[in-house]
Amino acid sequence: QTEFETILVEVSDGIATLTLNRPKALNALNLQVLEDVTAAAEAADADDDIRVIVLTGQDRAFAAGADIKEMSTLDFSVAYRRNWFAGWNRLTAVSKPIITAVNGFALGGGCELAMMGDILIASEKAKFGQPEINLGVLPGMGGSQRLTRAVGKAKAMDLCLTGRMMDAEEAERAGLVARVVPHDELAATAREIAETIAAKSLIAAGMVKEAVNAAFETTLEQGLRYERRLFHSSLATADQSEGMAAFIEKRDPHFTDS
Ligand code: CO8
Repeated sequence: QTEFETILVEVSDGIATLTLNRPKALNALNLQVLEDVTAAAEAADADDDIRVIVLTGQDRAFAAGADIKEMSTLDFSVAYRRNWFAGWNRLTAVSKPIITAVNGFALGGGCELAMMGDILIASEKAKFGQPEINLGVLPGMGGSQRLTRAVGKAKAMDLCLTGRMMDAEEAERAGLVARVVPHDELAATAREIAETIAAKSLIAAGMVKEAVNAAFETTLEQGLRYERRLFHSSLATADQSEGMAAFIEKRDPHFTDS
């Protein structure tokens, strides 16, 4: 298994757990983290033995943002020419479900990274925010877009303009977070959700992900047609035959991703 400089990767029972591992910098996201997370996620996506990815932090932080020390000397021409941080799009191109388990600070790029996953769960100690305005800049990895889609204009403006933090309970109320759990149950809950999804058909799970994501890209009519066509396609899978037969025969399905 590949070793990474800034993340730990653990694979078991079809679940790849990626843990951000720059605790001294509160897991600040530099270019190496970008490279490591996206490479590990792509490797997991390509590995037939892996069905679900969990991305989490450690200690006090999920990630306290893009690395301010790295960014402080970055200038416009370099950022523009290199399309700085556009590489994070590689993570959102991953087809397998990604659970982001937020254990602590998820600020700036950290909040944006958490939102790149498919199911966001949080410990009671999680803190979310887009504090870029305090640095004289603005969100740059999706904060103004994904956060607004997740929580609406009112709270997105509030968070991005004031730079304040919101706790896990507020984040759940606002619709950013799927579930809040006690801090010491976060990893187990992420695992439980991952195991539940890992038992499904990978094809059906991939289609769910595509269909829900389409809701953010299309009109309602286009999205409904897309969903319906995906449903029609699912009828061509062995997993559909198996899933429905298992229901009728009152037994557990055995999916083969085919
Ligand atoms: N970058 C670099 N280092 C950081 C970061 C960061 N984002 N956050 C924390 N650290 C470091 C600190 O410098 C400190 O290091 P050292 O011990 O060497 O001084 C260490 O982590 C511990 O941090 P603190 O001492 O500050 O810990 P506190 O408990 O006092 O405070 C906070 C915790 C509140 C989380 C505080 O660290 C903080 O405010 N951090 C910065 C949060 C922030 O502003 N994040 C947004 C960054 S900008 C961003 O994310 C833009 C993304 C888009 C880029 C896309 C470009 C296209």
